Amino acid sequence: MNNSQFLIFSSQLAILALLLPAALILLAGGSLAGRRPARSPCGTSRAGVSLPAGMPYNRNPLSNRSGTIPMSDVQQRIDQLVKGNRVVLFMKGTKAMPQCGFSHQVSQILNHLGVDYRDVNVLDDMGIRDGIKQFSNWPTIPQLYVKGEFIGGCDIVREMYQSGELQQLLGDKGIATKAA
Ligand SMILES: N[C@@H](CCC(=O)N[C@@H](CS)C(=O)NCC(=O)O)C(=O)O
Repeated sequence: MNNSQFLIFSSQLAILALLLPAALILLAGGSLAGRRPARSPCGTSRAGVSLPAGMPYNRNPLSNRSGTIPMSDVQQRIDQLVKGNRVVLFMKGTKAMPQCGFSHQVSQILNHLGVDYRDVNVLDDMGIRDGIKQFSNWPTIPQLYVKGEFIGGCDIVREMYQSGELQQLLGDKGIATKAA
């Protein structure tokens, strides 16, 4: 190896030595970016937006699906849950152990009214957690359904309870409540 060959060889080595760590950093960064940070059940997620007051929502969840497009398995399961239970609350945690303050509030209201309801823990199933948002066209949990009708989330249910509208609606739909 003559002098100029040695110079070329050593400069190639130097370039490699510079590029290798950069490539390793990029690779590590890429795999870290793919990881989701740990968060509490009530933490915001990609759909975890806070709703502006008066945001429109679909009170009839069945109206946003075309009869010509077959429902996915998860949408079918949700449909069965909604149709097969007179009152169903999609929540984080269970009625016995809510894992989010919003879900807790709605289940407390239903418990207080003595309503017999089915609880569906969305934390047990990511498909249901995402699917219910599409089903209702509503971005957050909890979600309350009465006789197949989407009633609302925590804020709506609480306001309806405070105004007596919830009790009225339950009565109109033949859902038994205890005098509260
Ligand atoms: N203002 C909402 C509060 C509910 C809420 O913000 N839920 C969030 C945090 S628990 C949520 O469901 N985020 C989407 C998710 O966690 O999948 C309501 O009235 O229900």
